[in-house]
Amino acid sequence: MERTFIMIKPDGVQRGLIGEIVKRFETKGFTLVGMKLVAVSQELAEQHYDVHKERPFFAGLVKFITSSPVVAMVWQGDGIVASARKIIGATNPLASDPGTIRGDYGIDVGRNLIHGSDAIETAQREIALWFPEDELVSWESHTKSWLYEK
Ligand code: DAT
Ligand code: MG
Repeated sequence: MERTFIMIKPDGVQRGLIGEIVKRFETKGFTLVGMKLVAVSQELAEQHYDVHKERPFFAGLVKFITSSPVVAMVWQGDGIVASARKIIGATNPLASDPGTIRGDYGIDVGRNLIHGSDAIETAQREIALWFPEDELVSWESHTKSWLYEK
């Protein structure tokens, strides 16, 4: 089944929003298959944001993400990559719809609370970067037949 990489950034952890953010994915019906608190190294931050390395905000982004712990997660479910991006909201929290995580809790693009993979291939790359295979747990929720018709 489809999986995505979700990270609660330092601002989300510092502001006490871990539970609120996890709840959005849990109550949607998605399944948590990996989770850890991480003090992100410079190397991991640079690898994670490699696609943005030429952008003017890259150095600030790496500094931010290494400044305080993050919560790294892998979530699973049908259509989860695109759905998680909708739950998260637009990159700039002022442009994010109310009801999304960024729309409800953020203001500044440099403090937008959460990361979610933007495509299935990106999710595969990011999951492999953050989680060794043995840290991911395959399990079936007892709610499955109440969430999926087939
Ligand atoms: P997203 O996190 O919605 O996938 P992205 O991949 O384009 O957005 O950018 C990664 C992060 O970089 C984003 O969450 C916040 C930061 N960022 C993006 N655009 C920025 C900008 N114009 N100024 C400052 N930070 C920016
Ligand atoms: Mg992105």
